[in-house]
Amino acid sequence: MRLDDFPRHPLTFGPSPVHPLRNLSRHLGGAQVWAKREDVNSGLAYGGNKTRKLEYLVPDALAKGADTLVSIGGVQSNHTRQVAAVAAHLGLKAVLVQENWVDWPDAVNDRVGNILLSRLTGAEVRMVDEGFGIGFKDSWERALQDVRERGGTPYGIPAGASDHELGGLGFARWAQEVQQQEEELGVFFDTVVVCSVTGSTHAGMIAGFAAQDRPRRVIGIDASAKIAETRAQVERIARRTADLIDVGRDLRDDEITVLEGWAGDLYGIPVDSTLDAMRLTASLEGVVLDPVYEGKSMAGLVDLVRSGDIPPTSTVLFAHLGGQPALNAYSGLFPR
Ligand code: 5PA
Repeated sequence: MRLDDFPRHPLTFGPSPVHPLRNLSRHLGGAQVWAKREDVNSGLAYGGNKTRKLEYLVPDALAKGADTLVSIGGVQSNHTRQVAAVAAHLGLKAVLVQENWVDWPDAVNDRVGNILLSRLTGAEVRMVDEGFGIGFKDSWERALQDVRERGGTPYGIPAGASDHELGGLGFARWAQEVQQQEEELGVFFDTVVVCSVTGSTHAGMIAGFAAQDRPRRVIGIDASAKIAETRAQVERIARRTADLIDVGRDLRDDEITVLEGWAGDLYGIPVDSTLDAMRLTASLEGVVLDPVYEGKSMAGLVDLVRSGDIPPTSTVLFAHLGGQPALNAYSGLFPR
């Protein structure tokens, strides 16, 4: 089946904005850097990359007669917040399993930001004492079972909507959208930089761009600090998505690039390079990045441009995937 033949339930405003980051580019003194803004892609609780993925899961959930979306993430998960908002928008219920993925000392970490927004939408928020992991969990199975026992029909959405048959489609479509915007703007982005954790954002892009004929590098920056798992997950989802949308050839190994070096030692804990990248982007561009995901991928972009690994002749597209609501749960980073 071609990508355009899959049912899609629009949850975004339309194509997300693409614009140059002129001050940052000048400051780095190398490649021209642009951004494509998933952080402003929707009016549903600030949107983000999951809202785009969910456009392809929602028709499946509705077709299966689901009345409750069940999903999982860390306490400050952007993903579960977006599931909550989408459920509210559709008139469905949401049950969210919020695990202890990050040991971060802010006193209101479990009250502000994403989790506050999820509570506001009316979702059932379940705090669970389990650590970071992108796989399937007992707590999630239990949540599904609880909904069934209450007589409901749950629809399970795994962490980051990634390990789901349709999870890669949203960003395969993003790749199509980039191609259209390139035609309108008269530019070609030879390099895309994207943050990778549960993998289907990066993987969807790989599959989507593989269906096009122009070569470009899609560089994933690991933010999970578990590079082998991230790489394996991206590869698996990229190949599955490429098959699903009939790319018509095997993906080459060189199309799957996930780099380590900017995650620090732990998922969810920013390091110096994260904060530098956040300050740089905010002070030069007024563009806000979060300390868990986008600050880390921007730190990667900054270093790759400065070192010339991304050459000065390049035009780079930074995929800004959202995540700002978590910032208030990290107030300790900016004490005065
Ligand atoms: C997330 C994910 P993938 O999980 O698709 O690789 O995307 C990484 C990513 N940027 C990048 C932002 C702002 C993100 O929120 N967030 C998760 C969450 O629970 O919020 C899935 C981990």
